[in-house]
Amino acid sequence: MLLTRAYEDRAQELWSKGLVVESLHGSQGQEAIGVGVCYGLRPDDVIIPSLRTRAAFLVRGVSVRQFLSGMLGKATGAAKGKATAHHMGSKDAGILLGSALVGSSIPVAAGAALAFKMRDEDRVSVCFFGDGATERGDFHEGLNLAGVMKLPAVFVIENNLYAEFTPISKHFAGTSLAARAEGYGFPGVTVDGNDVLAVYDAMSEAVARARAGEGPTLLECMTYRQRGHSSSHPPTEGRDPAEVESWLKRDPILLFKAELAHRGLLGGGALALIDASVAEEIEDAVRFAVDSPLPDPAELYRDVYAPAETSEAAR
Ligand SMILES: Cc1ncc(C[n+]2csc(CCOP(=O)(O)OP(=O)(O)O)c2C)c(N)n1
Repeated sequence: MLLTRAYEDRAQELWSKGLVVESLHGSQGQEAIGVGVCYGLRPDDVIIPSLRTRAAFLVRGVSVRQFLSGMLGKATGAAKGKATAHHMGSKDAGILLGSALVGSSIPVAAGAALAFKMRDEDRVSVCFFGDGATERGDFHEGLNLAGVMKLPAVFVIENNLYAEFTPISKHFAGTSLAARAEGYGFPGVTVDGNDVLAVYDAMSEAVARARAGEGPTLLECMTYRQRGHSSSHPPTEGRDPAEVESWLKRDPILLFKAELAHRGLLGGGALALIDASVAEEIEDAVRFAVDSPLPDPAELYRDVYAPAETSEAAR
């Protein structure tokens, strides 16, 4: 969580200097979701993150170097400078794809779960998306398929109370997004998305259900986006200051530090050591990304189309 937070803050500074080639959609305040969910998974499970699930990438093994290079459009980024880090996937890290189309990855995650079921593999497919994405038809299609076919999937709502600038009360008249799962015939669970241990526990149960062939779970993680929709927007523009203030007190990192202190697990300057190693990793990645070359124009079409024989082999 600390690495993700430091990454986001540093990326914002680089963006202000004009070094980042995309708008950043910061995940400050939402780090416990990606961490709690991904610690509940095996390496051979797959995830599809949302544009705000930065922590999940780092937990799954994407390096900060690779991520920052992508954001700077450098040849050393995951997509070799042809796409930014924003919507990246990683075969090695079991990250299927990112998509700019809100909600479009939900049926894709159901499809991955269907493949696992057809192959008799006990792997799980996880999809992250925001509260706004639950208003899309893709949400209905993906969850309905998963429910009918009892697919090994976990659908994770990062309910940060806003979809771009629209508060949830303006796009949803009900009281619980998790309750929607009932309409698809499987459990919906609401959890404090700022409590990393609560997320981990709920995820572990959902994963156990999925692996046991009992079907999907809809996991609604309640959280708060501490920044504006993207780096192009003022932070918390148009929101009630009391609302912002109350959520800052429930910052997931503050909560977890308090929990660790309560359990007596922060002795020996542990936090200072972690902070120092995070700072070192971030600054190393910044140097690496800034010094990396831009992509060679001759590379433009490489890796864009699969050669026919590769497509054949993939079947
Ligand atoms: C189909 C589609 N419609 C609109 C957009 C523009 N857009 C990008 S992010 C976003 C808000 C999504 O809100 P939510 O799903 O709650 O996720 P959050 O940004 O809050 O994490 C919108 C409307 C888009 N990318 N795709």
